[in-house]
Amino acid sequence: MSSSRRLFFALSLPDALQQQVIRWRAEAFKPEDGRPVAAANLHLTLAFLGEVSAQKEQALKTQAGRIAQTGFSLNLDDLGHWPRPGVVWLGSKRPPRALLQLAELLRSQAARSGCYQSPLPFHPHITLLRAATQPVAIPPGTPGWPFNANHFSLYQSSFEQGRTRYHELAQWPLGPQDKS
Ligand code: 2AM
Repeated sequence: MSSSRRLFFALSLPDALQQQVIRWRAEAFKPEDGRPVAAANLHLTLAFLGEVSAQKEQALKTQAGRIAQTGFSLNLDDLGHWPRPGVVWLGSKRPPRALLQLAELLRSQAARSGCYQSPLPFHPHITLLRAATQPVAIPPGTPGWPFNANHFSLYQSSFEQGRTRYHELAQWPLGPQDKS
Protein backbone atom coordinates (compact mmCIF):
# COMPACT_ATOMS: atom_id res chain seq x y z
CA MET A 1 0.00 0.00 0.00
CA SER A 2 1.40 3.43 -0.91
CA SER A 3 1.65 5.89 1.97
CA SER A 4 2.85 8.82 -0.13
CA ARG A 5 1.18 12.20 0.25
CA ARG A 6 1.07 15.33 -1.91
CA LEU A 7 2.97 17.96 0.05
CA PHE A 8 4.19 21.53 -0.09
CA PHE A 9 5.84 24.09 2.20
CA ALA A 10 3.96 27.37 2.48
CA LEU A 11 3.16 30.47 4.49
CA SER A 12 -0.40 30.58 5.74
CA LEU A 13 -2.39 33.82 5.94
CA PRO A 14 -3.73 34.94 9.33
CA ASP A 15 -7.53 34.53 9.54
CA ALA A 16 -8.18 38.30 9.63
CA LEU A 17 -6.14 38.81 6.47
CA GLN A 18 -7.93 35.92 4.74
CA GLN A 19 -11.23 37.67 5.41
CA GLN A 20 -9.96 41.08 4.22
CA VAL A 21 -8.65 39.52 1.02
CA ILE A 22 -11.83 37.65 0.17
CA ARG A 23 -14.04 40.70 0.87
CA TRP A 24 -11.87 42.80 -1.44
CA ARG A 25 -11.74 40.00 -4.06
CA ALA A 26 -15.54 39.84 -4.22
CA GLU A 27 -15.58 43.53 -5.25
CA ALA A 28 -12.51 43.45 -7.49
CA PHE A 29 -13.38 40.51 -9.79
CA LYS A 30 -16.39 39.26 -11.72
CA PRO A 31 -17.72 35.71 -11.23
CA GLU A 32 -16.68 34.80 -14.78
CA ASP A 33 -13.05 35.83 -14.14
CA GLY A 34 -12.26 32.55 -12.39
CA ARG A 35 -13.00 30.22 -9.49
CA PRO A 36 -12.21 31.84 -6.14
CA VAL A 37 -9.87 29.90 -3.85
CA ALA A 38 -11.57 29.24 -0.48
CA ALA A 39 -10.47 31.63 2.29
CA ALA A 40 -8.94 28.83 4.36
CA ASN A 41 -6.91 27.68 1.35
CA LEU A 42 -5.18 31.02 0.71
CA HIS A 43 -1.42 30.50 1.13
CA LEU A 44 1.94 31.41 -0.33
CA THR A 45 3.82 28.34 -1.56
CA LEU A 46 7.53 28.24 -0.71
CA ALA A 47 8.35 24.85 -2.24
CA PHE A 48 6.09 22.33 -3.97
CA LEU A 49 7.19 18.75 -3.19
CA GLY A 50 4.75 16.56 -5.14
CA GLU A 51 3.99 12.98 -4.04
CA VAL A 52 6.31 12.17 -1.15
CA SER A 53 6.85 8.85 0.67
CA ALA A 54 6.58 8.69 4.47
CA GLN A 55 10.34 8.17 4.72
CA LYS A 56 11.14 11.16 2.52
CA GLU A 57 8.56 13.26 4.37
CA GLN A 58 10.37 12.54 7.63
CA ALA A 59 13.73 13.54 6.13
CA LEU A 60 12.25 16.77 4.74
CA LYS A 61 10.75 17.62 8.15
CA THR A 62 14.10 17.04 9.87
CA GLN A 63 15.86 19.33 7.37
CA ALA A 64 13.16 22.00 7.68
CA GLY A 65 13.61 21.95 11.45
CA ARG A 66 17.28 22.88 11.03
CA ILE A 67 16.50 26.09 9.16
CA ALA A 68 17.51 29.17 11.14
CA GLN A 69 15.88 32.06 9.32
CA THR A 70 14.45 35.33 10.56
CA GLY A 71 10.80 36.27 10.12
CA PHE A 72 9.88 39.04 7.73
CA SER A 73 7.16 41.39 6.68
CA LEU A 74 5.90 41.59 3.15
CA ASN A 75 3.52 44.02 1.59
CA LEU A 76 0.85 42.37 -0.56
CA ASP A 77 0.73 45.16 -3.12
CA ASP A 78 1.00 43.38 -6.48
CA LEU A 79 -1.56 41.59 -8.65
CA GLY A 80 -1.24 39.60 -11.82
CA HIS A 81 -2.77 37.06 -14.19
CA TRP A 82 -1.05 33.99 -15.66
CA PRO A 83 -3.46 32.88 -18.38
CA ARG A 84 -1.77 29.54 -19.14
CA PRO A 85 -2.15 27.98 -15.68
CA GLY A 86 -5.28 30.15 -15.30
CA VAL A 87 -4.20 31.85 -12.10
CA VAL A 88 -4.94 35.34 -10.78
CA TRP A 89 -2.50 36.06 -7.97
CA LEU A 90 -1.63 38.45 -5.20
CA GLY A 91 2.04 39.15 -4.55
CA SER A 92 4.58 41.69 -3.51
CA LYS A 93 6.38 44.22 -5.72
CA ARG A 94 9.47 43.95 -3.51
CA PRO A 95 9.58 40.53 -1.84
CA PRO A 96 11.89 40.63 1.21
CA ARG A 97 15.26 38.94 0.93
CA ALA A 98 14.43 36.66 3.91
CA LEU A 99 11.40 35.26 2.03
CA LEU A 100 13.48 34.52 -1.06
CA GLN A 101 16.21 32.91 1.09
CA LEU A 102 13.70 30.72 2.93
CA ALA A 103 12.14 29.51 -0.34
CA GLU A 104 15.58 28.91 -1.86
CA LEU A 105 16.66 26.80 1.14
CA LEU A 106 13.49 24.71 1.11
CA ARG A 107 13.65 24.25 -2.65
CA SER A 108 17.28 23.14 -2.59
CA GLN A 109 16.63 20.74 0.31
CA ALA A 110 13.66 19.37 -1.67
CA ALA A 111 15.75 18.97 -4.84
CA ARG A 112 18.49 17.15 -2.86
CA SER A 113 15.80 14.80 -1.51
CA GLY A 114 14.73 14.01 -5.07
CA CYS A 115 11.61 16.22 -5.29
CA TYR A 116 11.45 17.77 -8.74
CA GLN A 117 11.75 21.58 -8.60
CA SER A 118 10.57 23.74 -11.47
CA PRO A 119 13.41 25.56 -13.28
CA LEU A 120 11.18 28.65 -13.51
CA PRO A 121 12.22 31.50 -11.22
CA PHE A 122 10.44 31.56 -7.86
CA HIS A 123 7.68 34.15 -7.95
CA PRO A 124 6.10 34.37 -4.50
CA HIS A 125 2.32 34.57 -4.89
CA ILE A 126 -1.01 33.76 -3.30
CA THR A 127 -3.44 32.28 -5.79
CA LEU A 128 -6.76 34.14 -5.62
CA LEU A 129 -8.63 32.69 -8.62
CA ARG A 130 -8.19 29.45 -10.55
CA ALA A 131 -9.52 28.46 -14.00
CA ALA A 132 -8.85 32.07 -15.08
CA THR A 133 -7.89 31.23 -18.65
CA GLN A 134 -9.76 34.08 -20.36
CA PRO A 135 -8.59 37.71 -20.28
CA VAL A 136 -9.17 39.26 -16.84
CA ALA A 137 -9.38 42.99 -16.10
CA ILE A 138 -6.78 43.28 -13.34
CA PRO A 139 -7.69 46.14 -10.98
CA PRO A 140 -5.04 48.90 -10.84
CA GLY A 141 -3.90 48.07 -7.31
CA THR A 142 -4.57 46.36 -4.03
CA PRO A 143 -5.08 47.88 -0.60
CA GLY A 144 -1.42 46.84 0.01
CA TRP A 145 -1.91 44.58 3.02
CA PRO A 146 1.15 44.16 5.26
CA PHE A 147 1.76 40.55 6.24
CA ASN A 148 4.11 39.37 9.00
CA ALA A 149 5.50 35.87 8.57
CA ASN A 150 6.71 34.35 11.83
CA HIS A 151 6.46 30.68 10.91
CA PHE A 152 6.27 28.39 7.89
CA SER A 153 4.36 25.13 7.51
CA LEU A 154 4.24 21.80 5.74
CA TYR A 155 0.88 21.09 4.11
CA GLN A 156 -0.78 18.07 2.63
CA SER A 157 -2.99 18.69 -0.38
CA SER A 158 -5.89 16.30 -0.82
CA PHE A 159 -9.00 16.14 -2.93
CA GLU A 160 -12.05 15.22 -0.83
CA GLN A 161 -15.70 15.29 -1.86
CA GLY A 162 -14.90 17.33 -4.96
CA ARG A 163 -12.87 19.94 -3.09
CA THR A 164 -9.18 20.64 -2.62
CA ARG A 165 -8.25 20.73 1.04
CA TYR A 166 -4.96 21.62 2.67
CA HIS A 167 -4.05 20.12 6.03
CA GLU A 168 -1.22 21.61 8.03
CA LEU A 169 1.06 18.74 9.11
CA ALA A 170 3.80 20.68 10.91
CA GLN A 171 5.05 24.21 11.44
CA TRP A 172 8.37 25.80 12.34
CA PRO A 173 9.00 29.23 13.84
CA LEU A 174 11.01 31.93 12.10
CA GLY A 175 13.36 33.99 14.28
CA PRO A 176 12.73 37.56 15.47
CA GLN A 177 12.75 40.09 12.66
CA ASP A 178 15.86 42.16 12.12
CA LYS A 179 14.66 45.75 12.79
CA SER A 180 17.93 47.43 11.74
P1 2AM B 1 -0.37 27.71 -7.58
O1 2AM B 1 -1.20 28.28 -6.48
O2 2AM B 1 0.37 28.74 -8.38
O3 2AM B 1 -1.14 26.75 -8.44
C1 2AM B 1 -0.46 23.43 -3.80
O4 2AM B 1 -0.84 22.82 -4.98
C2 2AM B 1 0.41 24.62 -4.06
O5 2AM B 1 1.62 24.22 -4.71
C3 2AM B 1 -0.21 25.69 -4.94
O6 2AM B 1 0.03 26.93 -4.33
C4 2AM B 1 0.52 25.59 -6.24
O7 2AM B 1 0.78 26.83 -6.86
C5 2AM B 1 1.84 25.03 -5.83
N1 2AM B 1 2.49 24.30 -6.91
C6 2AM B 1 3.71 24.58 -7.41
N2 2AM B 1 4.05 23.69 -8.35
C7 2AM B 1 3.00 22.83 -8.48
C8 2AM B 1 2.74 21.71 -9.30
N3 2AM B 1 3.63 21.24 -10.19
N4 2AM B 1 1.55 21.10 -9.15
C9 2AM B 1 0.64 21.57 -8.26
N5 2AM B 1 0.85 22.61 -7.45
C10 2AM B 1 2.02 23.23 -7.55
